[in-house]
Amino acid sequence: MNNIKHDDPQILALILQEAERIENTIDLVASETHMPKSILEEMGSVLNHKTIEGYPGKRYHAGCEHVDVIENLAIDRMKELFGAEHANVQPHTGSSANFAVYFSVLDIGDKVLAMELSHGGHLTHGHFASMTSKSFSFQHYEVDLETELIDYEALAKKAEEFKPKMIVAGASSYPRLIDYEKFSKIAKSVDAYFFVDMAHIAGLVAAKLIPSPVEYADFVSFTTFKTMMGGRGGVILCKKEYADAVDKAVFPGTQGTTAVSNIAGKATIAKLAQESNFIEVQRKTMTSAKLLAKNLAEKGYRIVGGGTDTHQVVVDVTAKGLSGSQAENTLESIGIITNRNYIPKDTGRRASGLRLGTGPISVRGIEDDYVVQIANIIDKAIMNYENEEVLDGLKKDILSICKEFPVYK
Ligand code: DSN
Repeated sequence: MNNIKHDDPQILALILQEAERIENTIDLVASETHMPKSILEEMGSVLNHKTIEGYPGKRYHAGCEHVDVIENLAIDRMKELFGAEHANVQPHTGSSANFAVYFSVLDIGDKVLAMELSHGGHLTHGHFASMTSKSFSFQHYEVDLETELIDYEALAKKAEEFKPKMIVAGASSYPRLIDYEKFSKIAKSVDAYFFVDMAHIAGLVAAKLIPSPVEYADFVSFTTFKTMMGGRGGVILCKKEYADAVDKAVFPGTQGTTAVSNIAGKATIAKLAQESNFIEVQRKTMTSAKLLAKNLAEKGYRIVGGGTDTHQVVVDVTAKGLSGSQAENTLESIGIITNRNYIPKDTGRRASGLRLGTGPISVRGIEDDYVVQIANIIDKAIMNYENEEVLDGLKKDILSICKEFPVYK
């Protein structure tokens, strides 16, 4: 058997180029991280060979003696890390985890109340383009347009009127804390299941730096590749009484065989998350986000939600004369990778926001002074988005920060 250099030099070259791109750019995409090398090794390992269906000890194929131990380790470690009664580590990603949660206890057409996408929600929270909205009857709650914070009174009123069978909390673009206790009380008051999608903030929750939803929610889903710093994949945590329903909804309900290599990554990150280095990275992630928000606010940027309690800073760039897309493109041209985002005031198809996340820069150890420098560079680029000479200079500044803080030494 040959290696990649022999079999596909074209793909090898692209992988090497991607590695260069990662080293030479500052990644501020809130849903990305630079994962440990150990996890990259596991994901490219012989574990990819194995077809598994079912659960440890109850498989549909032979030869599972080692992969059963791996999956049990992942389950036990995730349960211990988050203090959960049950964990399913097979979801391919957050979207498939969410589908499985819905189908575990809902029937087609059941009512679900979730957050509006432009107010922070996620496609799988019933967006019209997602199969979730074709399967269930969604209504959406919004943030207060003044404060851009969740309006719990309005949420309670909406729940009372709509009488959903499930309420979903959690967001892709909401930088403030969510009051899970309040959500849980509202869900209980209308006899609804309470489901939290903590995909973005799982690493911060694992490090116990922000409140956990696990105590309050019937179901919690998350991805392992964002702040959690593991490989690609999803996890569902739930109360014991839903364990069977969740397991059946994952397999055979919504997935067939899953990737043991990714389950190994989940096991490893759940182990590393108990160690001081992981906790320090998460702490740094939060302080860097606050620094970024403060420095951009001082330069006259409107920070959506008035600030950040997490890894996310969402900036309304329209006051500076750009759309989110123009800001994203300008920053990409100098080596800062971000993404445009809808913000609560957006009603059309133009996104006014730029979403920044500080997970990846914290993993590569970027210090506070440099975070301030990055905020200055973002501002200078946006203010000079048509000035190629200025942009060229900023690109060199970014490259020099990247060289000082390599991702993989
Ligand atoms: N939901 C997308 C994001 O937040 O960027 C992918 O995880």
